[in-house]
Amino acid sequence: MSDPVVKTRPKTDTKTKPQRPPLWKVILLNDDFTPREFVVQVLKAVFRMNESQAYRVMMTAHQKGACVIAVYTRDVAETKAKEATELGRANGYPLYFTTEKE
Ligand code: TYC
Repeated sequence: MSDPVVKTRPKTDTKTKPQRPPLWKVILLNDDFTPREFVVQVLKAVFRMNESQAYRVMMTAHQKGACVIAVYTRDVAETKAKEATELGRANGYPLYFTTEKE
C-alpha cells in the first residue's frame, strides 16, 4: 500500500488550548463531638490556614453543616482530606473531610 497523498497535520499543530487538570474541592463536614479548637488546629496544620481563616471555616461548617475549604488537583485533595480525617480519628473524634469534583 502506498502512503496517502494528503497527509494530516501532526497533532502538535492543533490550535486547541492545553486543558487544565480538573480541580477537586475538599469539604469539611460538621459533627456534634469534635471540639471547635481541634478543628481549627487541623485546618491550620493540614491546609496552611491562619487562625482567623481556620476559625471562619470551622464556624461555617458548624453553622451550615459543611464548608468548602480549598480546591486542589485530585491527588492533593484526596491526600489532604485523608490526612485531616486521620488526625481526628487518631484523637478519637469523628471529624470528617471529603472531596468532590468541581
Ligand atoms: N460542631 C462541633 C461542636 O460544636 C464543632 C465542629 C465544627 C465540628 C465544624 C466539626 O466541621 C466541624 N463542638
